[in-house]
Amino acid sequence: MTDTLTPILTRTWDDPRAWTLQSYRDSGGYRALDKAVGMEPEAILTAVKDSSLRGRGGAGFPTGMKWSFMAPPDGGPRYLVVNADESEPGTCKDTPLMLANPHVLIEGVVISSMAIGCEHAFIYIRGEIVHVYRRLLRAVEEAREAGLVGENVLGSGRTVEITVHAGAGAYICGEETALLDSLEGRRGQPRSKPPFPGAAGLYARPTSVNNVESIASVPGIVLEGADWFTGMGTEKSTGFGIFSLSGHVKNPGQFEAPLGITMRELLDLAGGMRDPDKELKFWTPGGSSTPIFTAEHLDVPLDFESVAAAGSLLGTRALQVFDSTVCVVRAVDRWTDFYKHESCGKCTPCREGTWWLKQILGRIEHGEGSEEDFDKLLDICDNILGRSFCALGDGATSPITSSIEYFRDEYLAHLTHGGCPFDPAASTLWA
Ligand code: L3W
Ligand code: SF4
Repeated sequence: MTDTLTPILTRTWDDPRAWTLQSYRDSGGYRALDKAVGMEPEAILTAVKDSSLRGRGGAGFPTGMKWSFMAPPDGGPRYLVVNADESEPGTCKDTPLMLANPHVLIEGVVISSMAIGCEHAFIYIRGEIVHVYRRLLRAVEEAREAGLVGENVLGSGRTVEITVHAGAGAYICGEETALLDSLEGRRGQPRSKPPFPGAAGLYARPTSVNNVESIASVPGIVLEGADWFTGMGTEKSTGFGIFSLSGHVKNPGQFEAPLGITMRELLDLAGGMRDPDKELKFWTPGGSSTPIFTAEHLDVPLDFESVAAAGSLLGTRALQVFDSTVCVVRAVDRWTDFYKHESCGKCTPCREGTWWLKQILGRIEHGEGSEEDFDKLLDICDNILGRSFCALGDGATSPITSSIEYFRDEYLAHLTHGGCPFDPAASTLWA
């Protein structure tokens, strides 16, 4: 099974010095930039478009299309902003990528900036991960000293400055327009779309906001060609991706593989369930904002289309695995607490709704709920879904509605049992 892994972005992660410029260069790093400085911006854009690379931050929007949607140059600044505010529960791919190999991101930023006519790019990183922030600062400095960043990149006459900006730790700042407000020094709250950032983004200028993994995939595409990338994955979900496995698996971590790999194969790569005697009960395909899956979905190809057809979303490929010792109500209650806490408060359905969802789930988990509570939960979800200002509200409803669909009896058991029928001590996750 291990031949299904495609170690590309993760190839050097076992090398403790992989983060240095020297080590990155020794492994072939910055060869794509060497090539890109001799290319017209249009040719870089075409390569990314032809690769059909889809955004790796959750929505899967085609990267080349996003770049080509930017307003045409008018002589004023244009920006690339890398969304490094990884905070989705279960998602842990961009942070280890930046820690182990910051230069592949920096190389991607410089090449992508050249493609879209940006002379000043920003990396907006989650504030809590200070060690990764420092590593990025150091790597940008190293790249600048080597003439890879700044004025006249590799003697090309082109300028690409990079600013690394640490956020203040709000999940909502991973939403692209809230991120832009935060970067401008305001409280991070989503803006109305349209205008999309491509038309009016940072400082109201044309801006492309892209995920870390998307931008880090660009050097490979430029160096090896679009056909190399489309040769992996499926027809509509091309290339590879980093899958983060956590929870009740024997060897949790990041597994880089072609899109379309199944959870059954990934579980095998991760050594199986942590306790082989305990069955997989449920899992998230794309983080907690995506409807949960169960054992019946183990063979769903993990590509955008197949996961959607099976009733969920590929999201950020954050595969959180829960075995039979876990109470689904308790897990959902925990996630809901997160959304309630992280709701930015801008719109009523999410601000008030997540609070009520948390109250009701808590009641059920502690044996104080009634059958009416299910209807209330579903009614509140119905009033949040599609009525919230941004995807956070919608995402908060996903684990609730999907868990009631698959585990209604377990919710009901909390009523008949007068509380949670599970022994928290039996689950290593709650220890
Ligand atoms: C120009 C148009 N641009 C769309 C651009 C838009 C954005 C991208 C995707 O949510 C998902 C969410 C979370 N002209 C355009 C256009 N664009 N139409 O395309 O846009 P959209 O609205 O489909 O999605 P989004 O608001 O970016 C992202 C899911 O990801 N998610 C969350 C992950 C959170 C993190 C984190 O840790 N910070 O990764 C996980 O599943 O639920 O559905 O750039 O401008 N006509
Ligand atoms: Fe804020 Fe939630 Fe409304 Fe998004 S859905 S704008 S996070 S209150």
